[in-house]
Amino acid sequence: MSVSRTVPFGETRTHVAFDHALVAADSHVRSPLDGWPGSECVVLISPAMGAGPRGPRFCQYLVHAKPGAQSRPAAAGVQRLVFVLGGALTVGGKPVSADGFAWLPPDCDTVCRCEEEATLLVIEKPYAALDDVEAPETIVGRVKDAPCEPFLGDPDAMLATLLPVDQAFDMAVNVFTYQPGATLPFVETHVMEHGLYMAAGQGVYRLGERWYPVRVGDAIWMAAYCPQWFVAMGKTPARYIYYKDVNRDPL
Ligand code: UGY
Ligand code: MN
Repeated sequence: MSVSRTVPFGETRTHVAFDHALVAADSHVRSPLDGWPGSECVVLISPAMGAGPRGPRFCQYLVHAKPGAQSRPAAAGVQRLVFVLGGALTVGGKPVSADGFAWLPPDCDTVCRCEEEATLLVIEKPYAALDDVEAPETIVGRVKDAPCEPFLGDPDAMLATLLPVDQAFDMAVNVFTYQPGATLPFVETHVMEHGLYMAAGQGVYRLGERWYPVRVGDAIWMAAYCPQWFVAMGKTPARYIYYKDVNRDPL
């Protein structure tokens, strides 16, 4: 499904609130980023959203990479998750194609190189180390090989978990696939924050006290304790990739 930029003159579906944001493709502005020389990037979610202690405490951005583009390491102490939305790249020489991903530990100089045009979703966050626990090594994988289970018993809402369930990780990145009509079973309100990217289909997202029609290409930030709910709509499955902070003491 292609992303339409057609919206009424002077309008956008983008809305930035104190505890959530919807960033629609119609309002994207591309800019260079130090970590991705030669590529055009769109920072979808960052601390600059300005909500303060409620977040965001991470960055989520798109990279539109040209053939031959190469990454530079993330900032000191920052972990990086690269998800391939389209095209292909190599990570430390290993090929990663659409629906593949790589997680890079903090202070790692592994290079992502795009042999062809590619669109990448990147999530970055300072890594919170635990005493006596080693930071994990680089992981390269594919959604289709990740553990995948019905969410709370619903086979129409399948949840794939890309990163190992392990105390050493302070982020989880999951892929949710909903059949049309399937829903999050209740309005979640939790301490974890989310960064989300709609990879396919459409639906309606409840964020706080508002309901937003959402579709492929949309990004959403949900702060800690932002009430959230989703129903998939339309004729094809809806799929989103999302980040959440995990495994660290909230105090
Ligand atoms: O993991 C989660 O909290 C997930 N169920 N939230 C969401 O999809 N908005
Ligand atoms: Mn949630």
